[in-house]
Amino acid sequence: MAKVKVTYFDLPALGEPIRLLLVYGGVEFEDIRIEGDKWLDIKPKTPFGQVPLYEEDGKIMNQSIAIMRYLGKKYKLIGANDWEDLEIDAMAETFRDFIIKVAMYHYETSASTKAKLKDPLYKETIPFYLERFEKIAKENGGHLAVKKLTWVDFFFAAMADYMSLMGKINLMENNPNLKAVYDNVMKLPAIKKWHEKYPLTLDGTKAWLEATGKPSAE
Ligand SMILES: N[C@@H](CCC(=O)N[C@@H](CS)C(=O)NCC(=O)O)C(=O)O
Repeated sequence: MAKVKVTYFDLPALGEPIRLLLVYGGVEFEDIRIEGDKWLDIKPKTPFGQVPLYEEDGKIMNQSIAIMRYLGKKYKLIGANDWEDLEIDAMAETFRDFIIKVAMYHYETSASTKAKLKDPLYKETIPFYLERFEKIAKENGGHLAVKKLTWVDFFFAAMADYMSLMGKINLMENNPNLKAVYDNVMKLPAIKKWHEKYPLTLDGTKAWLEATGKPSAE
């Protein structure tokens, strides 16, 4: 069996979909969680100065979506043909666009810029995306693409927790079909067991924000 390691901070965010896909695949992996103050030593040794990193038998790869897609293929969480895979990819990239827009606001350090960004984000951008995601989830019967469980559902479910913990944005409130996407991942027996071991808390997120000097989401 391949020796697998995942390196990320001690928080869900972009590391969590990778962890959850491995848990789903029944893979035992080394879950390396960098403590905030160790990051600056580790950063220069990583391929592009960022995490998550996925390691398999000593080979290391970066980029969370590429890793999710790779694990999705391994664990049959993909489409039935190239077009369906394109649909899954497009959804993942769109969800990533949304995350970046939200993150830009939450990590903004200038109070005046942040104040300017607030209304457009909460009144326009977030409703714009959520309305469309909810419609897609409805059309796909509680999934984000191709009417079945795929790796992009894992991306959404793992990030939804993080966004509501850190950004206080509840992606599922008033969006029953997005809630179904989330539940369809979280109800999987292996994932439930994982959350008994790693209950979702803000602790790791808070420590990371302090250690990296990033402002809190408040
Ligand atoms: N496109 C990359 C983005 C990775 C990324 O933004 N990583 C952040 C944490 S979520 C990071 O490593 N931040 C620390 C730093 O840049 O020093 C991916 O999806 O893997």
